[in-house]
This record gives sequence, structure tokens and C-alpha cells, in this order.
Amino acid sequence: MKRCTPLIWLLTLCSLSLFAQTPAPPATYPKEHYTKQEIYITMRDGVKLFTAIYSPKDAGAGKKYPIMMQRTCYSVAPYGAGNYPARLGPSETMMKQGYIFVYQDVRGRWKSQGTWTNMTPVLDKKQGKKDVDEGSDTFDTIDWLVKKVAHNNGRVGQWGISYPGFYTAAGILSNHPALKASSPQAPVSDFFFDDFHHNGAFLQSYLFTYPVFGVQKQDTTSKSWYDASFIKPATKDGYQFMLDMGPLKNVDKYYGDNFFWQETVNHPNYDAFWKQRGLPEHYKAGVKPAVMTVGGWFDAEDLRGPLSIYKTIEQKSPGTYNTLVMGPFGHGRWSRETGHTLHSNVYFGDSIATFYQRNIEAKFFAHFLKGNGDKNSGLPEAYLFDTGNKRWETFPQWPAATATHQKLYLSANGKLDAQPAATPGALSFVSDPLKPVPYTDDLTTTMGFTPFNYMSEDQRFAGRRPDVLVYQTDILANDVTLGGEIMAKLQVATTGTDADWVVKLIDVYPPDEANHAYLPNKNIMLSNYWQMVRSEVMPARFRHSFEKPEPLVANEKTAVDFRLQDVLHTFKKGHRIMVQVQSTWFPLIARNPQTFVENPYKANESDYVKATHSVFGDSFLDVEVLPTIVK
Ligand code: PG9
Repeated sequence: MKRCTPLIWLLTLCSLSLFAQTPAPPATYPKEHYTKQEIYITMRDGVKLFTAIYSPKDAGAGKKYPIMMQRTCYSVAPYGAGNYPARLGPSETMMKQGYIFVYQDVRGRWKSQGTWTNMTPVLDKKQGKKDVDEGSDTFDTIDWLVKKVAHNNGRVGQWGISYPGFYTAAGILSNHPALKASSPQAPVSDFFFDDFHHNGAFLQSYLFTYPVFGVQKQDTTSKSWYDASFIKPATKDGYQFMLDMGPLKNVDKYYGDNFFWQETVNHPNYDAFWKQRGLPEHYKAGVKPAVMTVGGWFDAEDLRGPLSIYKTIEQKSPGTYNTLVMGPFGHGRWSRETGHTLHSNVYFGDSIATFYQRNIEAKFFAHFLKGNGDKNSGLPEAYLFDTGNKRWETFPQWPAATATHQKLYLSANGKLDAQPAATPGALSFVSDPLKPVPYTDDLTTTMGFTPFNYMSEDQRFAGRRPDVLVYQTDILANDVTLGGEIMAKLQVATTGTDADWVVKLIDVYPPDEANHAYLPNKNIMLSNYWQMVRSEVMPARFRHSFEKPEPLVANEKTAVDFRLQDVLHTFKKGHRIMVQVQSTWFPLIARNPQTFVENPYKANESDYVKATHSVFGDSFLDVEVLPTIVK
């Protein structure tokens, strides 16, 4: 494993200091340097997709440019040949380097024709022109572009963040020979594990998003056809609003005719509806484009997506140029520079998004779309930010070959131990669905479109509740770097017949941790801060299978094993490693009734029962520890 050498470190510092001085180009830059055309491209089944094309004004026979394409369900506005966005492409750097930027409304959205469905099912075997998916739409689009757009150099790149990241990841399956570089960024991989669900547990915090994804437009339109604020709460207290809503069955009063809500309710398990919409299982050997998947370690929306897509392609198509970048970011925040780079209250350094854009993203696309396009891009296999040491690291593979597995036992004395106690014992708590553990201490963030800050938020508010179990190491005598995958192997019991299990990995700061200069508000105190590093939920009903849920047998010790998403985090000397375990996480996650029902979306008020849960001392987290190299 290669860590940043002093030279890279010096270059990084130099380039960062330069970033601070480079002013952003004026919002008029696109119109001054690009010409715009708007066209419809006809797909093989006759459906026409609206496409905006921005070509550099100096393009010509002697100066051809590659195409950089984004396909999106969120609109390619501004519409109109004379209207330009403030920025073209993934960054100002690439806008100024010059590409032919192409934006397309995907099938069924905005000014494109067709019918919309979420996470378009992938058709591995297409019989005829009626068999279409995002792979075929991408193929047909690229085929038209390289043949028809003036002065293109025959090479196409695709990028996108979030849902556009899904369309980029799905576009890889187009197998079009001109598609040379794909960068799925925070891509959705599967809505049963990303965004709307984590391990099948429903994110009630996504409830306000359904109008965007569950209402079919009637015609091609440049105007929104849905009411994004369809639910109009009388309060700003999302915890109380969602608690007062009662069982999920009551959501029908808002979304009775929202087709995606009905699909969510009618598919509570991992059935064909979700499976055909998941991407990773469709990748096979021979992935053609170079792939650089990008994610944020604190992404509250799509963290599983980038990691699962990178690992799947690595495993299924070993000959492909396939790389991973993970920065200290929330959802998609690598695409916009904020100067001082923070996630909630944690400060990571300055101009980190610009460093990524210039030295990683722009370099990747330039190499494969303008350069010789071989595998010697000058970029590493894995370019990952250590969120504890607060610096970039590079690895020749991920998870790192130098990692060693270590067990952190949840001992009944509240210690995190490397070995289990001779008699494991257990810790117990009463879990009450009518008094669920909040997922955040900041009520002002509970009414947003999607959750954000909790991924690195202080967890003292939760850990001091009687229904949250807390385990921690002694004060660390040396730095400990957790780098790689984390597997929770719980041994639990409950007086109920179902339960959710939430595991949170936390970095406990020392008492003398000083506040940094960029805290978002004066009420934050970093002394003794319990910073969330990683967290995940697992419904016990899916412990054996996501397809076939099973009840728990009351009071029977049971294994519940599940993966937390990867980390790269150095717990510094003087800190502690902490794990918290709880069974409600509200309203991030809908409450588990704790009575086993076939469909939790249809549970009745009476199904929501208090239960006493126990976590036995032979439970543990299997973590990957990296050798710590002192710089
Ligand atoms: N993660 C984004 C999202 C999807 C669905 C609902 C809300 C947000 C996205 O993929 O665009």
C-alpha cells in the first residue's frame, strides 16, 4: 500500500495554496465560449429523447473535442437555445479545458418522450427494438452523437452524481465502442440498499421525495409536473411530525395515488421488482470503458452504490481499468468548492473538492478522452481520503492487501475488547417504538429532502439514553487505522418477534480537543466529541434472506450478521473507538413494530410494542486494520 510520499504531499500543499487564489470563471463563461443546440434523438423503439449540446466555439476540423455526456431525470434546464447554465461539465476546470458537453432528459422525464420508471430495469437479453433500457438508450444516443455532432473526436465520456450516477453506471452496459470513460459518482446501485432502504429497512426520512419519483408526467414539458412539497407539515419538527403520523399505512392519505409509494408498499422484500432494478449483478467480464467510481465517506444517500459498483466490476471484469475515489464528503459535495471543507462539524482541510476536480477527475477524463487512453493514467487504483488523519492516501488495491482483520467484542462491561470474556454475558435495554431514539440532535435538519449531517454528527445525545448500548476501548496509546470492510456479527435476543439492529462506529475525541475555526455554530464543542464514522441498520427479519423474511423466536439467542460500508479512518492516539447499538433511529428509519408482520408498511397500531432487547458479549465487529505509517 502506497501512502502519500513527501513529494506528493508537497505538491498537494502547493496545488491547494494555488486553488485558493484562482477566481471562479464568470457565469457568462459558457455562453462566451460555447454554442448551444437542442435536438431530439430517436431511440430504437421510436421514443425521442431531448438533448442539449454545448460545443466549444473554437471547435473545427483541426481542433476536435471529445464528448462529455450526462443523462439525468432531474432536467437539463435551462431550456432554450439562448439559455446557458452558470457552469458546464463536472467542474470549471473541465469547462475551461474544452469538451463538447451533452445533457439529456432520460426517458419519461421533462422534455423527453416515453414512460418513467425508477431505476429502469436492465434487460440482459434484448430480443428486438421494443426491448429498451438505459443501456440501449445510452447506446443509441452515443451512436447518434459521434456520427452527427460536428468536430467530435469520436470519444465519449459519461459522468453523473446520484441518479445521474446511476444512468452513468447503467450506461456502461451500453457497450458502445465510443464510450471510453465512465465516472459514476455517488451512483444509486439498488434502491433496496441505497437511498430509500438500507438492508431493506425503509428510510422514512425520504418520505418527502416521493412526489418527484412517483408521479407520471402527461407530456413533454420544461415545467415541473409534480408538487415537490406535496406533504405540508404544520411543524418544522420532523421527529414529532413523523411520530404523530403513526404506522406507515397512514402515509396513504398523502400518497394513495403515488405509483412509486404503492410500489414501495407492495414490495417490502427483495423481490423481482427490486432485483431487476439493481445494477451490480448485471456487470459481466469485458466492461469496455475505463471506469472511475467516486463517492463520499459521509454520503447519507448513496454510499453503498459506489463501493458495490467498484467492487463488482473489479471482481467480474478484472481486465477493465476500474478505479475508486472516496473523499471526505457528503452527497456529491466533491462537485462544488466550499473553501473550508467540512461535513457537519468536522473540518478536513481547504479546497479539497478543487484538488479532486483538478488532480483526479480532470486527469482521468483527459487521459482517456484526449490522451493515449492506455492504463497508465498516472492515477492510483484507489485514491481515498483518511478521514481521521485528514489526508489523501493511495492504494494499489481496495480493500488493501496489507489489512489485517481484528475483532472488536461488545463486552457486557461496556468495553470493546479484542477477546470475548470467558462468560460473555449481555447488556439489555427496553426499545419503545413510541419513544424512538432520534437519529439527530439537530431538529432543524429533520424536514429536509434527504438526510445529510448525521453521518458525522456528535453521538453523545444518543449514547446517554438508556435504550442505546455503548461500548468503547481504553484511550488509544497509538494511532489505529481502520481501512476496509466492517462486518457486524451480533448475538441478540428480544422479547418481541422482530427488531431492527443499528450499529454505529464512533471516534471519541479527547477532552482537550480544541474547536476549529470553522464550526457552523457556537453551540458545538469538540471536547469529548463522539464523531460518527460509520453506521448501518439491519432488520432481523432479513437475517437469513432479503427475499424471505423470518420472525425472531422470542427470548432465543440469535445471530444477526450484516455489513457496514467501508471506512478509511485513523483513530488518533488519545482518542477512543466506540460502538453504539440501538434498535430505533427515527425518523431516519421507519420504526420496526417489533412484532413480526408480513408487511411492515401495513402494520397496525397494535403491532407496535415495547420489547426488551439483549446484546450478548460474544457479539463483535470484524474490522480491517491497516499498518500505521508515521509520516
Ligand atoms: N440519492 C438521490 C436521491 C434518490 C432518490 C430520492 C432522493 C434522492 C439520487 O440518486 O438522485
